[in-house]
Amino acid sequence: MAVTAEATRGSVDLDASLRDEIARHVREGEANRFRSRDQPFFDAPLVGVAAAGDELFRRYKTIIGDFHRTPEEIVPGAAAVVVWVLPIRRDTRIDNRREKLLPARSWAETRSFGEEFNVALRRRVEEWLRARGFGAVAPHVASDWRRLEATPVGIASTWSERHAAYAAGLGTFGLSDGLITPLGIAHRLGSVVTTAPLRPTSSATDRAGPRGHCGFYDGEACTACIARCPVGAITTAGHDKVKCAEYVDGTLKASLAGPWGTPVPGCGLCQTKVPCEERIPPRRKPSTRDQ
Ligand code: B12
Repeated sequence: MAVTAEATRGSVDLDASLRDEIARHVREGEANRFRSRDQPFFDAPLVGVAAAGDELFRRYKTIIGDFHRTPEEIVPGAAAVVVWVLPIRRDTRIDNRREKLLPARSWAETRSFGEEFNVALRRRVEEWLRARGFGAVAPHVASDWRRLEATPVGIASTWSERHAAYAAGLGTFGLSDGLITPLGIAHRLGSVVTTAPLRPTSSATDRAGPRGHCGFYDGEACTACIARCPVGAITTAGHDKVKCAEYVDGTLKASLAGPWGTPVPGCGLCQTKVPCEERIPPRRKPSTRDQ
């Protein structure tokens, strides 16, 4: 009994220290700052943990494809997946709300340089866990991570951070594919697989269902993201990833990367000026579509 209590206390301390470390890094990290002004790209993070053995990761082999890796395939002996949500600051979201065709420059800077901070944060969390004797790998920045262009589910990759976040109970998928969290859909995600015995923040019994927070599945009440997409990539049938990618990775990169000095401008119009931008929208009717 004493050993169990000790182990539990150890795990709680480890969880709390890791959360503090992530929050501190977001608050104080020099790289979490616009180059032109002393303001952070991201507000205080949400942090969650999925059990590495959660049955969802095995199901992702079917839902996404056999190429999508389980935590155990990434780190042998994996116990947990820590996932964070970096909410995009309000000023940037307000800038993007005004746009109809191109992303706001502050959004493009957040996509380009805020993501550099997110890469450094993934590295920082790996180092922090390894310094305490645990295995730790951030799959998205590992050398073997791959983006796949043509799979049965369209564009995908060997590790989806949104699916990891769903397993950690941090949010659910919207019609636009974006993850709707308690702090909304306008954010970036990061994740690290580890052997550290972190306490899961979600399980199969308490998850809202993959479409739980989206207003579209609420009796088709909400179609705001459909109207926001400048290239018609979102319809009632869902998100056309090829159309979206042609615009984001093709047109916008070609036209904005040079003039703005933002190598990856992004877009994110579907994540701003929508009811789920900064919160889970209140439900009008119970959902039937995700059953
Ligand atoms: C490839 C990629 C793209 C592609 C394809 C996007 C996609 N939907 O997969 C393109 C180029 C289109 C794209 C565009 C953008 N991207 Co992008 N992209 C990625 C990347 C690198 C991999 C995504 C991946 O592996 N997808 C896997 C496939 C299978 O996911 P999916 O098709 O959405 O999955 C659906 C099904 O699985 C379905 N489903 C069906 N049955 C079931 C059952 C269950 C139980 C569950 C759970 C799910 C499920 O749910 C999903 C939603 O429909 C990730 C980084 C990463 N490693 O995760 C970033 C990422 C997804 N992108 C991101 C962002 C922000 C964007 C942009 C807004 C650009 C920008 N930054 O301005 C746009 C628009 C995004 C959008 N509307 O989806 C963020 C998303 C954060 C958020 N707020 O949700 C990520 C996570 C990057 C990051 N680290 O933050 N992106």
